[in-house]
Parts: sequence; structure tokens; C-alpha cells
Amino acid sequence: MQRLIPVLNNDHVSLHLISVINTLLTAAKEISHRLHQGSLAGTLGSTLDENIQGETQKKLDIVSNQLIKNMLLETNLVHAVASEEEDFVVMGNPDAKYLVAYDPLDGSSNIDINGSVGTIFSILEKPKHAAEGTELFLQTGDEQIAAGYILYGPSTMLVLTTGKGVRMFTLDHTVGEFLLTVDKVTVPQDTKEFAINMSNRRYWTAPMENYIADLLLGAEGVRKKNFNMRWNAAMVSDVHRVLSRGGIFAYPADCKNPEKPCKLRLMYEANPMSFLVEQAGGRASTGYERIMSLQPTDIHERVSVLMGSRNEVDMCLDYYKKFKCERPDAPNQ
Ligand code: AFP
Repeated sequence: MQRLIPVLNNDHVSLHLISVINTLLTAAKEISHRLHQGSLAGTLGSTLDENIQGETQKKLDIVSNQLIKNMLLETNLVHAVASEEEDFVVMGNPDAKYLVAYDPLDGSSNIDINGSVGTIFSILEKPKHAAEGTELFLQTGDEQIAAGYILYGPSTMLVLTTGKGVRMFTLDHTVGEFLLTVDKVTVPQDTKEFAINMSNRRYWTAPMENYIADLLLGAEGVRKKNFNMRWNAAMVSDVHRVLSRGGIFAYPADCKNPEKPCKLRLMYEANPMSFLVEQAGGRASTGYERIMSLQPTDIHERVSVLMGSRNEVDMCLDYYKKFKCERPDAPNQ
């Protein structure tokens, strides 16, 4: 089985970018180790703090964030980092060209129940025009030069794109290396599986309400086939299932809290996952526009997300065209 670095060398990925990705993996191996130790490492549970988005921070969120941030900045190859757990952009080497946005531990409510969690990352280049701090990162998803996630599940896996398709690597703990286990990941175009938090149903808008209602009718309804539902409450593991065997994953804008109509973060979750899904032949949309075409206005902004098997996402988008309604999320383009 091939190791990561020769695979990236074959793709002519620059040595500096390989080094940045490899640094993320060094941090991931440490996070993986701590997660495997569980209660024995004394890092489970919450802190008394909240992040800038008002969410309780887990101890491992903080530890993972520090590890990734420090390791990336020590490479001297990174100009700035933006993390879901940091209020502001953290500057690195002024002469370096890479920008890394990351969610250190996505799905962290799963930590205390020994469920799957993950680290998501998105790598951009410093824009040509003069920019500082937050402004550096306000680039569309199409500007990403690499993106991926590390899934800490029963095995630890890296799923990566540098814009030449998607590959999956599995951490071989005996040698401490990520080995290529799936080349050319392809999302099946059709599916019978959906992932959504059904408890939000009463807050959805008409398009999603009607789309899911038809899926639930199964073989007796207009779709004429039965659908199965899965929800892991960690985008990394839900999207991993979609990349592995197809499906549609949705966290649509809803009317639960008018101050916060969307849950998932554009820079740390939606953009990198959209890059992977599109590179694997799937589709990623807000319901109204392609996610990777959105012009961000803030590093912590949130978006509506529908992604996965191309034909199923298109089917869902038809409901957005058919059922007109007021958008709970203000479009930012
Ligand atoms: P946390 O990282 O705060 O646990 O949130 C996880 C997440 O952003 C995403 O990974 C999940 O898909 C989604 O939230 C789960 O949301 P629900 O709490 O509504 O299940």
C-alpha cells in the first residue's frame, strides 16, 4: 500500500504544500492517540468556556486547536490560520503563502459518548491583493487548493483532495503512517439514504419539509422507493458515509432561531466538504446556490448545506425551485 507522500509527489503537489498537509497529520496522530486513550488521558468533558459562536468548548477541542495551530505556525510555511475555536485569525510567517482554516474537532459532542469525531481543514493561498487578518480568508471555496478531513472512528482515516480527485488513507498505527486505501473516491449518483436532524422538522421551510415528506412516503409515494435515514451528529462521519456509499446530507437553514438560521460553518465545514464531494462527482448547494461559489463575508459565517449524490441533490433542489418561500438565511452574494 502506498504512503501519502509518494502519492502526493506523483500528483506534482508542491513540497511546501505536502509539508503543510503532513504537519496537519502529525497533529492528527496526536489527537487520535488522545481520543483512543479516552478517560485515561483526562481530557474528556467540557471546559467552563464557550467559543466565539456561543458553543461550550470540550477540553479536547482546546487541546486539538492548540496542537494544530502551534504545529502549523512552527513550520514557517503558513501565513495565517483561522480556527472554529479561535475568535480571530492568527498570523504566522509574513513571507509564507499558505492559509489554513480548520475545525479541530468537529462533532465534539460525540467525544464523551465514544462516538466518531473529526478534524476538517481547508487550505488557501494568500490572495494576490494586499489583505490582512480576516480579509485574507474571505475567498470562495473555489479558491481552495487542498481540503480534507481526518475521521477518528474505529480506524483513523484521512480523506484528501488537492483538486485531482479524492483519496482515502488509513492510519496504520503500527508504523504511524497514513496508507492509501481508496483511490479515486466516487459518490454514487443515486441513493436511498438521507441524513438530516429530523428533530428540526417543525422549523424547516417548505422545500425541505416537502422533500423529506416524500422520502418518508417511500415506495408508496412519488419517489417509489424506500429510503433509510442515518444521523451521526458529526458532519465528518455523516459525509464520510456519503463519500463511501452515497447519500444526501442536509443541514438546511431553518426558522428555529432567527439570529442563527444556519448551523454549519462555511470556512471550516461547508467549503472543505463541498470540495471533497464535488471532486468525487457529487453536488453541494445551499438550496439556492453552489456552496463553493459563495463569497464569504466573515470567517465564522454559517450556511445552509445540502450535499451528496448528484441526482438526489438535484431532486432536492427541484423542491427549492417548486416551493417558493422566504429564506431564513440572508443570501450573501
Ligand atoms: P459540534 O462540533 O459543535 O459538535 O457540531 C457538530 C456539527 O457542526 C456537525 O458536525 C454536525 O453535522 C452538526 O453540528 C450536528 O448538529 P445537531 O446538534 O443538530 O445534531
